[in-house]
Amino acid sequence: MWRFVSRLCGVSLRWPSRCSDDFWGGNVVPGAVSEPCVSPHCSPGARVPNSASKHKFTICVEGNIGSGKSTLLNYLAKFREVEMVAEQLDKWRSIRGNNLLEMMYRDPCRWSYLFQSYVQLTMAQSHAVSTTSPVKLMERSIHSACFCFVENMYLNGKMSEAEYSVYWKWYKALTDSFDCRVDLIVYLRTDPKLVHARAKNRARVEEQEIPLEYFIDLHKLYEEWMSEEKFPLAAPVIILDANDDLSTMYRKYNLITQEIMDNKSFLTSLVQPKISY
Ligand code: TTP
Ligand code: MG
Repeated sequence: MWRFVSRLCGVSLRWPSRCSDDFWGGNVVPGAVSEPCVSPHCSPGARVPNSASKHKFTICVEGNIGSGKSTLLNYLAKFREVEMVAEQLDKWRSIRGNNLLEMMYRDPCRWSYLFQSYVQLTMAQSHAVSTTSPVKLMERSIHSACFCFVENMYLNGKMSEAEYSVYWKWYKALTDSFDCRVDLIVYLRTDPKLVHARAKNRARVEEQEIPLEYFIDLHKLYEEWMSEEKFPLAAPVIILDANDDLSTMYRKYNLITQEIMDNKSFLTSLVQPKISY
């Protein structure tokens, strides 16, 4: 079945080559007694928090600015089994009358660190929010904010060495303290030129002046994370070519949805290839 879907949509799937536990040193809630990790991708002896029973299967939709994440999220959120935790964009645009998103784009050297600290806090809160449905759905994650956006700002000199170091200290502390585990990533892969044009055409004033280079840099970092594992992959990744028009994208969403919703058999069949392709 998976191959069938892959042929139709240009979809591919990657498993992380190493357990994220190796990197994060265990994502353990303070005070919690941990249990052996049963994931086939965990190194022997890896631990997970014993709050595992509260943990809901978490899907994060990732991709460049304007790649269509919200569209896919709204589509998936219609399913009974799914509960969406919306991205906190409104908070980033309005904190006591300050629009941090606008400030960051207007003067990135001055405001990137402040903006990203707030993004990171709201992301940690979204990861931690408890949901009742079997599947929890998020737009991006605390991980992509760090590995793509902050990395980009640091590499481009918009964030200083000192700010980057402190940011990473907070990233480690937050991911150690909150359950930021992700079970599946859907990566919307797009051409940076296309998403640059989409951003220009939509009415989000803060993004009107973002140069094409910014989209190219973010795309490169996403690719380095998703395909080359420059940073550890938190979960298996479904890579979906998202360059098509909306009606074609809806057909693709429809094709992959059952695979995602039926995740248990889908994931098991990939780990133990009992289905011969
Ligand atoms: P996006 O997550 O890119 O949301 P979007 O609505 O643009 O994406 P899509 O069209 O695919 O639904 O983030 C909104 C804005 O916030 C965007 O301008 C990028 C910016 N941003 C950062 O600068 N740093 C971050 O860490 C994150 C998560 C977003
Ligand atoms: Mg969005």
